[in-house]
Amino acid sequence: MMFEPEFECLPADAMRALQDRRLRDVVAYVADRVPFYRDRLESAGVQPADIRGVADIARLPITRKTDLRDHYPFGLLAVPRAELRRVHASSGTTGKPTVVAYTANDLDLFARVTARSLAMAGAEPGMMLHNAYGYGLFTGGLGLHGGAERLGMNVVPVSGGMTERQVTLIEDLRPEVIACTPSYAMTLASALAARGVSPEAISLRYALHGAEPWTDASRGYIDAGLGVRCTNIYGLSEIIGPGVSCECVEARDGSHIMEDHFYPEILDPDSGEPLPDGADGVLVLTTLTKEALPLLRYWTGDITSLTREPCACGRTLVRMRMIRGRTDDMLIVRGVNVYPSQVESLLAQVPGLSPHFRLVVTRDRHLDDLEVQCEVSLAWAATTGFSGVDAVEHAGHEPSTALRRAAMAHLHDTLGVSVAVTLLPVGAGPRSEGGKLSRVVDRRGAG
Ligand code: DLL
Repeated sequence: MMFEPEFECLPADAMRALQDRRLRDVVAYVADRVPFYRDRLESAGVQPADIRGVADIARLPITRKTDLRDHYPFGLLAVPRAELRRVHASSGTTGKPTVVAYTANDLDLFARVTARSLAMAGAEPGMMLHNAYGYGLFTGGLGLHGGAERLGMNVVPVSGGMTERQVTLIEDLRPEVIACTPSYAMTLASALAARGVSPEAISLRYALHGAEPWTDASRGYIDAGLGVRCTNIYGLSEIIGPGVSCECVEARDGSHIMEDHFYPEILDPDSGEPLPDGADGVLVLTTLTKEALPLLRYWTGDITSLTREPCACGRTLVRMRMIRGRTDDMLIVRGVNVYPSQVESLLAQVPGLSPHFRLVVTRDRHLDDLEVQCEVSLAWAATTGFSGVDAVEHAGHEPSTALRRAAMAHLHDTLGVSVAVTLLPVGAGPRSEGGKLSRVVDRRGAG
């Protein structure tokens, strides 16, 4: 079903007219209310009246995360504090978090775009959502909660962690839909398998995963492990939270962007020049309807491409491909660019490996080295008797030597650079406890 077909199926010209009007409004709005934007527009030599529509968007200044940081916490707000109804924050790796804020209308928008997303993913009114996204400052938990209630679902606000209890709740309450990070979906799938619960025996049918990069390769594991048809949901706190875009369960071929509210552009990561549909670049988003924290041309850092090909679901909303990575998590290993998501896809093609892996980057003098530590699959360990107790070479255990070599050859063939592979016994790979899982251990600073 569709939550707002009148917007989700707008013909291209009507969508463009709506975006043009909303862009003119938001530019006038920020020029009037946000000193930061008034100055930026002035130094770019742009009058709000110069912007007639999205065709003129490249004249507007880019906004970056550092701008939010420099005006921490509330310097970019367009409304008085008393009009705020909620704040969220995303944890930075260093220093202060990025704080974002919502008016009552912003919260209404948040609920509508997440309700749309849930419906795209297969959810219907009357179904139950097991919401294992973290509740709190993170936008995932409360964001999807609001959308599920708006859609008319029954929400189990379980949040992250306590995996054993989550499995019990899934078995006993019988939810049809689950939302969590893709890495946590794998943790849950392993926990179900360990309990001997078959995916067919549980009630789940649909799953929404996002908040961290994942790949089509993991989709197979999650579909099979949870007995679902899972979809990708994308978003970021600065723009609203989850619900910037979501895949439809019909096609699962790119996430439909809620482009009546968030206008997307793809820019060249180095030159900042606009790129055509189909080309990979940085996703840059302009909020068209937000009140508290409207952002012009926000540089997400996420690498993807757009497609406007017709979709099987009938929605006309432009689609974005799965995020290939962030500009800042790309590794340069001996001069070769490597995204963790590429490694994930390649490992999934090697029979005998599990989806639980981490990348360890070290520096030997001036060169970066990459080691992939990957847990073997339960089935492979059972047939080969691999316990992983031996040292790195698993001396004398021929199947593991062969598996390591196969994995290294496959990575080398595609990445074009040598990568060391270490096999981990079942259970020893990294597992998400509910939140975002960091797969990269960077030891380059360590000396
Ligand atoms: O992660 C919002 C969210 C919550 C999205 C629940 C989906 C589900 P932040 O914590 O601000 O917000 O992190 C935003 O996470 O710029 C991407 O780098 C990454 N990200 C989010 N969704 C995806 C996805 C939430 N589906 C940052 N695929 C973004 C890949 C994603 N990366």
